[in-house]
Amino acid sequence: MNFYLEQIEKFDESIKSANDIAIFTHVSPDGDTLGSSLAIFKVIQEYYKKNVTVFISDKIPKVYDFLPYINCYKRTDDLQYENKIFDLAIAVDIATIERMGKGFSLFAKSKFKINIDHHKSNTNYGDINIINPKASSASEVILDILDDLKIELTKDIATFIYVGILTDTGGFRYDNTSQKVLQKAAKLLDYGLSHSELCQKCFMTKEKKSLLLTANAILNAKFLLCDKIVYTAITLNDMKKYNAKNEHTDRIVETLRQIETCDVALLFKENLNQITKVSLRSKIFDVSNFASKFGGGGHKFAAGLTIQKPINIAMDLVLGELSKAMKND
Ligand SMILES: [Mn+2]
Repeated sequence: MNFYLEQIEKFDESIKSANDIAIFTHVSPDGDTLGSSLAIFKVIQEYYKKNVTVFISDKIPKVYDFLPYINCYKRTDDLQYENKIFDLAIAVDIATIERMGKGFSLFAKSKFKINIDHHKSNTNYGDINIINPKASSASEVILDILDDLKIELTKDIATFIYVGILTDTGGFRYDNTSQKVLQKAAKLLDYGLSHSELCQKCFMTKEKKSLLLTANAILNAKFLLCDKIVYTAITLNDMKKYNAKNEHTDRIVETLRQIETCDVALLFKENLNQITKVSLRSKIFDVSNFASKFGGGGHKFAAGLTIQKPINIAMDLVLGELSKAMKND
C-alpha cells in the first residue's frame, strides 16, 4: 500500500478508536481553516458518531457568520478545557505549531495527533501528517480524504469545503486553481450550492469600517524599486480610528498587489508590545522563501512574518532586505 493510503487508513482507525476528539484551527481564522474544521467536525459527528469539539483561538471574522454551525466553536482559552486531555487532536490548515496560538497546549497534550494541511512549509508536527502541497487548500485535502474513505457528503459539508476552496483560491483566481480543483468544485455544486451566492457572501460583502480602513491604507501606500515594491502600514491608532479588528485588514495587501508595476506588496501592521506583523503578496518573487529569513512562511505568492520590533524599525529592516533580495533576483 502506498504511504498516502496508509495515512488515510490510520486517520480512519484513529477516529474509530477515539472517544473524545478535538479539532484545531489557526490564529486569524480564514475561510479554509473554518471550512475544513467544520467539514471534519460534521463528519466525525454524523458519520463516526463521536464526541467532538471544534476550537478557535481568535475571533471569527463576521463575514463567515452565514456558515452553518459557526456557533459551535469553543475558545481554546475557555477554562472548562484547561485540564482536558483529548484522545485525538486534529489540526487543519496549520503549517507550524506557532500558528495554533493558545490551542497548542491542548493539542500538545492530546494522546494522538493528526496534522492535515496544504502548506509546503508544514513542519510535520503530527503523529500522522496528511500534507498535500499540490492541493489548493486544507479543505481540498479533506475532500480527497472523504472521497478515499467513500464517505458521503451532505449539503453542509459540501458548503464548508467549497468555502475553503473558494477563499483560498481567491475565487478561483490564484495559481493554486488547478484543473482538478475546478472539477472537484463543480461536483460540490451538485449538492445544491450556489457559486454566485457564496462569492457574494465571501468576497462582496464588507463592513463599512473595513472599506474605510482599506481606503486609508491605500492612500498611505509608498513605493520602492521603480514601483516594484508597494507597501503600506496600519498602526494601532488607525485601528482605533476606524474601530477596526484584525479581520478588517484582510485583503488590503492583495488590493495593493493589483498595481500594474507591483511585484511585491507588503502590509505592516503594528501590534501591541512592539510586535509588527507583515503580510506579503507577490506576482513573481518568492515571498515564502523571503519570509523564512525572518522565521515566517506561507506560499510562493502569499506569505507572512512577525518581527519583535516597533513598526518603523521593522519596516526599515524588511524593506532593506527585500530591496537587496529583489535586486539580486
Ligand atoms: Mn489554507
